[in-house]
Amino acid sequence: MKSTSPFRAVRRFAVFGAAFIGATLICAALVSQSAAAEDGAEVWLRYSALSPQAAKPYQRLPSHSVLLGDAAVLHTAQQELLRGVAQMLGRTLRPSAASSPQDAIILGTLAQLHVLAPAVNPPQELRSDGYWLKAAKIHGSKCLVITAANERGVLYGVFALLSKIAREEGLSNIDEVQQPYAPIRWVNQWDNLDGRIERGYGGPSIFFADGNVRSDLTRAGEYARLLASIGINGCTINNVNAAPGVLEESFIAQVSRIADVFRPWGVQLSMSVDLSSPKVMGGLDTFDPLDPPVAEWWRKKVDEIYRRIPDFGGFVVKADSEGRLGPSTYGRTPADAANVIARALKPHGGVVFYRAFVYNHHLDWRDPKNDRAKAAYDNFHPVDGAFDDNVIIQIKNGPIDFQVREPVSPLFAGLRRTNEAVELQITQEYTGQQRHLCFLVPTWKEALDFDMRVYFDAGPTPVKALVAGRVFHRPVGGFVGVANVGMDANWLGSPLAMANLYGFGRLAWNPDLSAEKIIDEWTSLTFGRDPLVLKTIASMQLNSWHVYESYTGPLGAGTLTNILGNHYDPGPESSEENGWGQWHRADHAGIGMDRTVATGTGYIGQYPSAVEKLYESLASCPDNLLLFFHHVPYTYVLHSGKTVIQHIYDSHYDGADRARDFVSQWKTLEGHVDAERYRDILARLEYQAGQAVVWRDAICNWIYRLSGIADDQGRVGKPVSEAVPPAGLNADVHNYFTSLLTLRLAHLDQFR
Ligand code: GCV
Repeated sequence: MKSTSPFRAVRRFAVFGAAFIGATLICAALVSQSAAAEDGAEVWLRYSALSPQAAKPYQRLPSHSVLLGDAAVLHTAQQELLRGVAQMLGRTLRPSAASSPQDAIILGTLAQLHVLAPAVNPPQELRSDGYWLKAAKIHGSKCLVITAANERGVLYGVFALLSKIAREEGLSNIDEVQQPYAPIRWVNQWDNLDGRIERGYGGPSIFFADGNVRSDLTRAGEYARLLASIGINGCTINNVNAAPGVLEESFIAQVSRIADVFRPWGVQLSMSVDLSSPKVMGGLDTFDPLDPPVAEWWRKKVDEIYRRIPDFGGFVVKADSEGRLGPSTYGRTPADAANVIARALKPHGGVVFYRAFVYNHHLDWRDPKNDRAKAAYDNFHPVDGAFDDNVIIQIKNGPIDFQVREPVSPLFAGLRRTNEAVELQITQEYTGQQRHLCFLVPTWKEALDFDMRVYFDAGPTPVKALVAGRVFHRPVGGFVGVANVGMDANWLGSPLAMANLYGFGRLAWNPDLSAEKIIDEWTSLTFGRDPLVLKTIASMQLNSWHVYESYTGPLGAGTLTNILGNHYDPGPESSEENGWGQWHRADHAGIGMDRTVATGTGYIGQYPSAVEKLYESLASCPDNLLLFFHHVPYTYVLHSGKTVIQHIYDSHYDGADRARDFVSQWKTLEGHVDAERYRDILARLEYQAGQAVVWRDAICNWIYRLSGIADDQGRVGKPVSEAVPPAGLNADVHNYFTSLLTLRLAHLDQFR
């Protein structure tokens, strides 16, 4: 759901909030006294010097480095190794010749290693990008081998080794194979050519400014390094709401400069394209995918791109969605549209990511059978099997749009003869826009681990296995994350939000990792290994999604945010009586969308039968998705024993309290983390504590007025003059809070 432009539509509350937090952060920066201040730019690749005691075990590391090949990615790997070892251990590895690999860390592909040491073999076959770290005797000398099936895998092996050192893991007798779960591990950037980023909260684009590719692409190269360090192998550089101009010959020449800075890090570049390009910029009078001149146009355009960018990855396509033109213009299917482009890419090895985010945003809200959630399945299930093998259907994790809680999209089980990838959102569009703490790995894990029960009782078929192509034996598939990093020094606007980018990469590599393991790794690498820091940040991050959910979107009602504007402030009334289809159907008697097969929209019937059964029945439907699937009276009693209305009141109060607790938890870390990041994060958490109360009071008062049912603890429905700001806020936040609360409640008065 969206406004025509996310930038135009931001309401006064957001402007106020942004101005406030900006001012707070500037003050924080000015008073920062830390000599060792850190702006967060180095993220998890800080390579801080280990203490002498922690460094001791690594004295046994070889003192040379041997590079077995000459590819650019291998050179990058060696440079990274030298840099990491020098910074963390204060040692200079001396490059030495492959002919005398003594006392060396040896870097090379398996084929290259076998020239040197034919008998050294990994315990299992290495897949593309998988690597093997092995302490081995080569020509009688103790060595540490970093090898892989391909050069990029060697680079990944180097990053893994350095991560182990940073986290003080032992390396003696190491013998470890790591393989990626799926071949597709990509990020999308929603960058516009004018330098703005749609739903980006970390500053302007690192790629574009004023309609051109930036002249200085240093940050783009640094981004590729970050991506490679977590195993991400592709990046789509421009908004899925694509400007046709990206396919102009002169622009492709510019884009090739970005590919040049990605290449040493093994990151493939791809672009989003507008399906109507053959007509709107190509000079044809049609973009009908079945028209031969259109196919020829795509073929020539793609050939032109590969002449400039030989390792180009492919295209992302958003069509027939939110006002974008698509195959429906000519009565054609998504498969017709995807295939015409896929056939142009095929000879070069490129792929098409065709997004399943296709829906009608002019739905008649008066018709209780209408349901936006059904759109992806309705549009794509009928054409399962009609897509070429180099097409991947890119499916958002939930059927609506990255809400704070949604069930998984039924389409994951609805495509059996078509490649698929899950699209997750790293940028926190609906989850606090990086001003609220919301670690999304637990959310994503719930989605990826969800068992679709495709074969009923013949073993689990979780979403992660479906998207990786493991269930239906598809040749390609995997994970796409919408990242939207920007020019802000710390990439996403908030140092803590970078845990989401790190977590996305780690899950895309291995979705079986636990959220606890991921946050422990990230915190160690980002802030060091002080036990108090590790424990406190892990607790805050791991709880943050539930906290955010509890004051913004309880019981699966969706994010009760301003969906017509900034997707950030409370605005539950904006969901209703319009065609966007993010309805929660709250009225004076009850709340929730009836999506049952029996009496509702029938959406639940899109799931495999075991899942359908789970959600269709009130008896088995989980509380946290109740309002997504069912319309119930406010007095309906949950499995927890509470009524729906009391749960909503309680969860908002509890959530706001817990958001305030984040402030006190963080304060225990003063002096344990550098002052610059300490103050930046503190300012954000204080702001969040205030805005959580705004959310609490806005939603509780709104639902109280609708339902007329009192809070059994007497907290809700007080006049503005009696509203009490939470204790413990600093003076600025207190003032901000009271002004915002007054504004918000005045706004709510309109709905009396
Ligand atoms: C890039 C939502 C967002 C839009 C986004 C769209 C999409 O509607 O609000 O900004 O557009 O999803 O994923 O295509």
